[in-house]
Amino acid sequence: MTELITAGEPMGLFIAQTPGPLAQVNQFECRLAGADLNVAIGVARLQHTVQFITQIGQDVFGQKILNLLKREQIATTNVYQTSEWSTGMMLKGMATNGQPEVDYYRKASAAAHLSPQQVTQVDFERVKILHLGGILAGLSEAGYQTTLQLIKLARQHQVLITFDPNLRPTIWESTEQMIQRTNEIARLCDVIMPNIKEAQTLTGMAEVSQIAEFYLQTPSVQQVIINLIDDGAYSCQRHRDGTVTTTQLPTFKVEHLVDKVGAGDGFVAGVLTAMLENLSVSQSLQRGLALEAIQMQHRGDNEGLPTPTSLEKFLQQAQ
Ligand code: KDG
Repeated sequence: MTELITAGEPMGLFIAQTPGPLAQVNQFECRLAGADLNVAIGVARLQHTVQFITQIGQDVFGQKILNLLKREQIATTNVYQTSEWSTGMMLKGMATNGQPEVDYYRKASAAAHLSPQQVTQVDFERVKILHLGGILAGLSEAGYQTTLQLIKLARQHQVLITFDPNLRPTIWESTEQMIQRTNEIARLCDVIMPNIKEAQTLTGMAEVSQIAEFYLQTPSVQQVIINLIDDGAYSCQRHRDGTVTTTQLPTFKVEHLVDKVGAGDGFVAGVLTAMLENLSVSQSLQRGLALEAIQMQHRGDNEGLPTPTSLEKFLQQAQ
């Protein structure tokens, strides 16, 4: 039985081994990345059952991704392999301030050709959460339509739908299209999980209360969770009786900041697993912030995501 289904684009990742502009770096370490893959790994590592939907090339990175998914015990029932298009890939610089330079090679990738027809058979029976990111929709028209198709299927099975906009302006046709389509998808979901910069871009609002109101005015949206990046996390939840509760927690202290890429996905994975365990909103934010703090102390995009034991150890040390 699968508790959580997610979909997106996994990619090959080359991490610079020396500082400086990527164009001047000659030594790289090969890893795997992709926002939605990172979330799937984070949820699976905390012992929940996950299915990842994507399309990869019949190439080395496609095989590496399949191997990783199987190692992490993530279901590959709806992972398609094609010889027509390649698996996406990216380069990531050696961060000096936590924010490394990145360069994408994902235009017309295999995942960009994942079609609505390929996901019509996805089994949502007894699935608790469908988690979507905005990247799949931004990759192509097919990705956008596939995102809408997954939402339609999940709704038919009363599955909770969570959405992380995960804005990547360079993959969209225009900023206007990115904002319009991302907000359209958000309004079809139950829980929206942007970071504060994305939320301000998408809504034109500055304050978290205004941002929450912007999305909660849509009846289907129940909760807005905003990752405040260096200032913790905020939640605004509307209950069935119409009352609204807000919760805010600070970040954990990070002893050794290496690289923030992937940390936001750790936050999402932490919140999703807490939802699956029916924890409180405050406990959900705390777990998300813990995974975020743990992940940003590792160079890869998902290698640091914890097991229950390492998470418990981190929380004990933090307290
Ligand atoms: O959130 C981390 C991701 O950004 C990284 O793993 C890969 O850039 C990436 C993407 O668009 O998924």
